[in-house]
Amino acid sequence: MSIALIIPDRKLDTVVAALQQQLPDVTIEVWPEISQPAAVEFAVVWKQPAGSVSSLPNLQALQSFGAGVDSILSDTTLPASLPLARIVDPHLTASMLDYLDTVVNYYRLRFDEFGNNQQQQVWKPRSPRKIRHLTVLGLGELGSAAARHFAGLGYSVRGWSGSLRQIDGVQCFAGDDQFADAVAEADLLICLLPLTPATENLLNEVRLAQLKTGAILVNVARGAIVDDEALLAALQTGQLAAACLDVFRIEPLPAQHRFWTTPGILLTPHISAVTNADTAVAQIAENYRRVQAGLPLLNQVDRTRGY
Ligand code: NDP
Ligand code: OXD
Repeated sequence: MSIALIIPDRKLDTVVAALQQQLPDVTIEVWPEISQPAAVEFAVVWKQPAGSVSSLPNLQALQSFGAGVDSILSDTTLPASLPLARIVDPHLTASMLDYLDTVVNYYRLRFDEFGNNQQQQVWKPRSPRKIRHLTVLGLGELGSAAARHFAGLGYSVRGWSGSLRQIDGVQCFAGDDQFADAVAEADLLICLLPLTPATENLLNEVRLAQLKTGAILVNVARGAIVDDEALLAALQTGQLAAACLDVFRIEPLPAQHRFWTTPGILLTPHISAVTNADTAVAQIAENYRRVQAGLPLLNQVDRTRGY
C-alpha cells in the first residue's frame, strides 16, 4: 500500500521525508516515477497532469496539497467517485491575514502614490487615504477570518457568500441579488472566493461598475474570477484606483501580459498564503489513516459545488 505525490511544480524532498516520518511503514512514491501504480491507495495532488490520477487503479481518496481545488477538479479524467480533501490550516490563514494587512496599509498610507512620485523625484506629502469600508467576497475559512480580522481592527466590514453567514461585527450578504449591496460602500474589495463555474469572470464589467468610483481591488483567490479586460478598462477609467493581484489566469503571468506594465497594478507571484509543508503533512497523514480506518476525510470538498 502506498501514497503517491503528484505535485509537479514543487520540490518534494522535505515533504517526502516528513511524511515518511509520520507514516514509517508506508511507501511514498513521487510522480512520475510510480513503480507500482496498483499499490497506490491515496494520492496527494496539486496541478496534476491530466490522466495521472486515473492511471492509479486502486486509489481510494485524493488530498489537495493546497486550499483551492479548482486545478484538481478541472482534470476531466478524474474518477467521479473519488473523495477529495483539501488543506485547512491556521498557518495558511495567518499568512493570508499578514498579506492582507500589508496590502491594506500599503494603500492606506499611499505607498503606491509615493512610489510613483519617487520615480519622478516629486516630494508631495499627503495624509492617509480614507480606507474605512472593506468588503470580503467569500466567507469560508479564509474570507471569514479576514472579515473578522478587519472588523476587529475597526474597519466597517461587509462580507458576501453563497449562503448567508453570521459573523460578529460583519454585515453579511448572500447570493447574486445582494452582491451590489455587499460591495456598494467598499473602499477596498478583497476577493477570497473559490474558482468554480459560478465564480469564473464574476468580477466583470457590470460588477466592477457596482463598486464606488476609485475603489481598490485585491484578488488573492484565483485569477479567472476577474475578467482581465474589464479590470484593465476599470483602471483606465478610474472606476478602480488600483488593483493588487496575487493570482492570475495563467501562472506564471506571461511576459507579454498587460498586467505587468499597467499603472495601478501591484503584482505578487501567488505568495499570499503558501502551503506549509509541516502542517500539510500532518493533515495528509491523518487523512491517509482515516482512509485505512474507513473514516470520512477531514476537510472533504463537495465535488458537485467545486469547493
Ligand atoms: P472556502 O471553501 O472555505 O470558502 C469559500 C467561500 O466562498 C464560502 O463562503 C462560499 O459560500 C463562497 N462562495 C463560493 N461560491 C460562491 C458564489 N458563487 N457566490 C458567492 N459566494 C460563493 O474557501 P477558503 O476560504 O479556504 O479559500 C478561498 C479560496 O482562496 C480558495 O478556493 C483558493 O482559490 C484561494 N486561495 C488562495 C491562496 C493564495 O495563495 N493566493 C491560498 C489559499 C487559498 P457558501 O459556503 O455559503 O456557498
Ligand atoms: C491554495 C493556493 O489554494 O496556494 O492553497 O492558492
